[in-house]
Amino acid sequence: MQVITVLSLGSNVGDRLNYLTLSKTAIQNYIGSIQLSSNIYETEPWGIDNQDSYLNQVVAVQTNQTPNDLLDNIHLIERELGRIRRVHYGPRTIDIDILYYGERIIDIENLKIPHSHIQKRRFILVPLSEILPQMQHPLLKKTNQELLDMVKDEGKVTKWQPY
Ligand code: PH2
Ligand code: MG
Ligand code: MG
Repeated sequence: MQVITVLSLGSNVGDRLNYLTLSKTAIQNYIGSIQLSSNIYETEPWGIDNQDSYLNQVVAVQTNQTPNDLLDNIHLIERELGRIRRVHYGPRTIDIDILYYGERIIDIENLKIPHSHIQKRRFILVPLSEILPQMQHPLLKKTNQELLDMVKDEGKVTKWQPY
């Protein structure tokens, strides 16, 4: 069965743009076909302040993988791109988070879908509302655009201009 899963990509270490590019190639190879991709945004770090700013992007991917297989493949891609898990919320070459898996609600040990922080983070809501403004959050029953209009987070999110 084919499902649209929505993924958030983030990098704040090394050649950030290249890590986003490599992760999208790996997503096409290991997960499925990217149907929509937002602009890339430069974003203020959320959670821990004394780290470099991030590049963030949101993509919608058509996949036939189960949520657990999807998560395994995301971890494989993160490892392949050199991510070492150290500090919670700390610096990373690439972080791939599952925001949505169709309209499914999943709440197991290490997998919560929808991602529990969507509604708290401008760096997710700005690119997400760009590509899927009218999609409803299956738990909060609000569209992504409505969540963006309500969010209190004031972290800076600006369209990335490659120089
Ligand atoms: N990811 C985090 C913690 N803080 N801040 C921004 N701006 N972008 C991120 O992707 C990010 C973050 C944990 O995954
Ligand atoms: Mg994350
Ligand atoms: Mg993550």
